[in-house]
Amino acid sequence: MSDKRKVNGNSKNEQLEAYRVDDHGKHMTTNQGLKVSEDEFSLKAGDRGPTLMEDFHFREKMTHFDHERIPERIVHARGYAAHGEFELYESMKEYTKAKFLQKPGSKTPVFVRFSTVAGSKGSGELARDVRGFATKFYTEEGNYDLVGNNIPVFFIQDAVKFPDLIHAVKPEPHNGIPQAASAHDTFWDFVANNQESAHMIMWHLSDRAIPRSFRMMEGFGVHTFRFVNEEGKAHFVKFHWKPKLGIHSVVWDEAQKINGKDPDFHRGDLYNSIENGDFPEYELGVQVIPEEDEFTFDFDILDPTKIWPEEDVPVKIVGKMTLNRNVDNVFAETEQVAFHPGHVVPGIDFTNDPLLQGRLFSYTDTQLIRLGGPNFHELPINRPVCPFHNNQRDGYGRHTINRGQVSYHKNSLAQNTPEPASPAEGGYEHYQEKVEGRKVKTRSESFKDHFSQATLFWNSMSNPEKEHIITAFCFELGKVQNKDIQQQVVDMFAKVNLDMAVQIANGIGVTAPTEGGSDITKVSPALSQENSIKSAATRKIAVLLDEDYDSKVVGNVMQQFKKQGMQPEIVAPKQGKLKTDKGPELEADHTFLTADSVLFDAVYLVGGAAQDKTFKEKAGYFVKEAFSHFKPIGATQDGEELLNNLDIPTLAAGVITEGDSDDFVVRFTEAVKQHRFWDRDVD
Ligand code: HDE
Repeated sequence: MSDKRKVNGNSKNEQLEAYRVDDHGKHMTTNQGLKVSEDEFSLKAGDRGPTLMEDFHFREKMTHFDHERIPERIVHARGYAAHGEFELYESMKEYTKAKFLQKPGSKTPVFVRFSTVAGSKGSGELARDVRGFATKFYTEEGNYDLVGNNIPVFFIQDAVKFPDLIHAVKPEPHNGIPQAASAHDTFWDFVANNQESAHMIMWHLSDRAIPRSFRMMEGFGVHTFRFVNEEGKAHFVKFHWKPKLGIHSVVWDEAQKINGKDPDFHRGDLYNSIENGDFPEYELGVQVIPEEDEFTFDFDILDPTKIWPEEDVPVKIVGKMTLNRNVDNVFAETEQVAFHPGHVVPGIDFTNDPLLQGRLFSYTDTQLIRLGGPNFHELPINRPVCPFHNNQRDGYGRHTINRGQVSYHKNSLAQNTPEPASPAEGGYEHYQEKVEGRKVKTRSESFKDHFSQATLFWNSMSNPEKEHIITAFCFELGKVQNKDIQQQVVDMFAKVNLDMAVQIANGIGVTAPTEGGSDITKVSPALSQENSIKSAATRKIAVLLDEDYDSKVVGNVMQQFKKQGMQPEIVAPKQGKLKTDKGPELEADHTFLTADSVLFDAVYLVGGAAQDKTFKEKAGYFVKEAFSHFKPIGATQDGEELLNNLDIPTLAAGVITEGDSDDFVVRFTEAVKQHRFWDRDVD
């Protein structure tokens, strides 16, 4: 268990310690500190009489309960968070004066909240959706928030369209359906009529939108930001988080089943990994473009529907973030944390990306309604670790007791303090970009190519990834009732790739387009998940076991799995110890009732001499499903027999037999590293 009280030099943890309260072993009191003597019965006039208003304890308890909820986030309502630290590998002095990016080895406390976008607070976590990836760095110069997503581009180019986008994707207003899903008419009507969404839609329908884990997805700042160094020289910059475990996803059938079997799958995975000491790690990367190269690309670098292909602008890895501490209280921390892309530190500045500009307004505005007033920066999770002084005063829930007579600037009564700091003293100075122009409500011509990078994305996918995209289109559009919308979308995506659009049209029964296609042949290998890091670490292995098994073999294999960083868990027909006379008895972690193949990365099928019809049925279903989800399957002799009975070819890719042989664990681990075996023949 991670001990949150070990503050060990983490300045944010030290600060939070002052707010932690442990009620264990204490007497109950009212909020006024009065000891309570009775908490089972309200105060009544007679045994069977009415409750009396006088019962202040009852009133306080009920009133507090009645007010426990705050509005959920308008987007990104469903989220989960953890604490950690960011360690810098190398100085970024050449590009930025941000203090936390100067000294190699320096550590900055962070708090990260991951989220889905469309669903409500209680929605399933495996929805096809973008994932939020918001990081708060508690730096000594104030909080810096990198409020990103796991997809590097966005649906729209101008913030004024955000309410329209979100209205289109949220449940339709006349019937409140569907929850946490984009597969409905209004979303696809929006897409067809707002073609700037084309590139983002390709990502949204790719495997990126159904990650295996928050620990196995990338993060992106999306917008182009600006780094400014000590000399005042600026560079354009894009931020990336690269997961050390690689980028991996589940398959759509699995995602939908997980939502039913374990709607908390992603948060559970994050929480348990941290509790187990398998701390999630992400490297921070930056792509940097000198100001003078602003116009040397065939797209506008301020357009948030464009990536900077990594092969053209390499990602420089500059540090690593480790999430190593779960929150103490989900409401106090995860729910009340307030991110804002406008929380910057000297050395990091904005650009004129019109999507970013609009976000700079929206985030404070939303916190005001969500957190009930302008003092949300005083909540423990939001407080900077450095002191803050200004003339802001009062408001709901004010904690700070500002002393003194003066709360205005300029003044002489307090020697004109608090006074602004010069840039040399660390005062934030906005980058003096020269801007001029007419006031216009228009879109730059340079933002008008909506399809080239959508095609680049398509070109960069492996064949299985392409198939997944087509199936996702067929699912999403298949749920759309209106034939016109289906046709419009298919015609729109013919501009990305004609063959793809024809396949979608055939899948959903609309007219196959004959015109379209693209002359873009460029490929960016970095976009395919197939090319990302492969690792067996922390993968969950279901060990299917019945009685009369060879406990020495199974126990030994499980030990070796653990040595490889995998997490074997026994699934059996019943809970408790599983009988055998061939070595020490092993205990089941789950039954076929409480576990399911979709909750595991791979299966190790052992069986046992006693395996009966029920075991064969249940284990058979489990293995067949895992096989159809392209997962690695290992089997011992008993298990091999069962595979044969199930018509699972033991020679199929990713099926590892001869479980008793010496190199079984090596071969199985290699298979788990591959994540999935797409070239299997499954219906
Ligand atoms: Fe957000 N977004 N957003 N967004 N966003 C919010 O702020 C908004 C956008 C992102 O875990 C809200 O505190 C506008 C892009 C994350 O607490 C709200 C626009 C990106 C989170 C808001 C965007 C994001 C939010 C709702 C278009 C990736 C969750 C609650 C201009 C770079 C943060 C809140 C958390 C949350 C507005 C587009 C990321 C309403 C107006 C692009 C990760 O303020």
